[in-house]
Amino acid sequence: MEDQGERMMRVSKSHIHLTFGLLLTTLLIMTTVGNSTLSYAAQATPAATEMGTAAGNGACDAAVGMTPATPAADILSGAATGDIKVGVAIALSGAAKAYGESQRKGLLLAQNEINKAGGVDGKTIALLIKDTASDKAQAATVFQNFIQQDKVLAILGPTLSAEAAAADPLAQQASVPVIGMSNTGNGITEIGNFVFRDSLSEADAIPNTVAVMKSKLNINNVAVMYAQDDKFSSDSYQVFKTALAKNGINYLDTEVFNTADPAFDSYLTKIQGLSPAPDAIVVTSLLGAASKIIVKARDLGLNQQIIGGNGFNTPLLITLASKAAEGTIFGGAWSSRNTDPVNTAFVQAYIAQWAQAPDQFSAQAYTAPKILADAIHRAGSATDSKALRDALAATKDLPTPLGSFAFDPGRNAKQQTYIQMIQGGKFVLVK
Ligand code: 1QQ
Repeated sequence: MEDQGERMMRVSKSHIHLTFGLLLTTLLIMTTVGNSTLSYAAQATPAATEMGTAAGNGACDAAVGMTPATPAADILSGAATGDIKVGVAIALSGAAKAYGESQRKGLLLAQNEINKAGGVDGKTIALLIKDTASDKAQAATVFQNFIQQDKVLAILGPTLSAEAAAADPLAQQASVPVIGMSNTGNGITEIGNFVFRDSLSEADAIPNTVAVMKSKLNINNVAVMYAQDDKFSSDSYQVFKTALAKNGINYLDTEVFNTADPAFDSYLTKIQGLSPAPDAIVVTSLLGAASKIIVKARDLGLNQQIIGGNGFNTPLLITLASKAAEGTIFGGAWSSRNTDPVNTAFVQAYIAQWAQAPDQFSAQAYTAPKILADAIHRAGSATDSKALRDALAATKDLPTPLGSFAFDPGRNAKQQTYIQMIQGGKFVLVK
């Protein structure tokens, strides 16, 4: 029977272009490839490293051990006193905290660069950063305050699709443009023509991941698990269902859990008892639940590889799941190894400022103020939100770490999907 190492080498040699980049995202798909069952030996947990330095790549490795940069006071100020007030609603507490912290760092780096380069037609940008607490009601309150009290020109965020579904309608009603930076669920920009997002949707990313599952991993039968209480998780489940069926991958079982469930033994034990055994188990959830499932799966002896989509765009997956994350394959919208000069400059500036590697959330969050500044300039006004909306919609060929950026007619990001695997604590790019 082919063991993990042999399989990894086979997959690596034939299909993996070895490169080190950031862990982009993960959904859990534990798979028995073909007839062989992958075996994962329990291994020591590597020393926990600060988020972002877990990623093993050249640019990012340089950050390990670096003396953290001493950020200029202004870069840390979320309440800058700039001329153009922009509301930023991100999760700095709760289940989406890991994403929000990456977003904060990307946003502050972009604000600093824009203002140090003279702002927008001489006007500085002030990002007013408020915590949504990973809570849709709190996100709505933050939006309401931005609109009614702060009178912001635009809003960036919120972190979760669930928050966006509650908050974005308020901005739409007030004709305040919103740029989602990490919303990948369904129906976000359909809320209205003032709602945009620079984050690749699950509807675009997951089909590419499933195609890799089929063509490179020979997955034919799946069981499914998903978090019913989170919009992203349940939307991703729906997208996964469609993509799996389209690729002729059979459904054997569905398990429904809650994001805050303390344990996942019962779900995994049930799936372990299925006959025939599924080749893959699909689980869509946020970072905390999915990393617990990864570790528990190994504890229960589920000898499968882990494959993912959007959900864990953070190297915290390795920190939290350590060796259990080995073999995980993900789909996402950004890679630190994209050698485009704009991306390389972003990665280097981020590491210099924060002494840790960026991830997809920081890259997308860094990009949003850049998109906004470009649109304010083209609108010729820092006060006319309707002119700004039209200018945002007309964004095209903007050089960003996400590539040459434009919104599609539905005001979504259109980008390639990067699919990567964790191997030996490093990230390799699946071509
Ligand atoms: C969403 C997501 C989460 C996984 C991270 C923010 O993509 O809520 O849309």
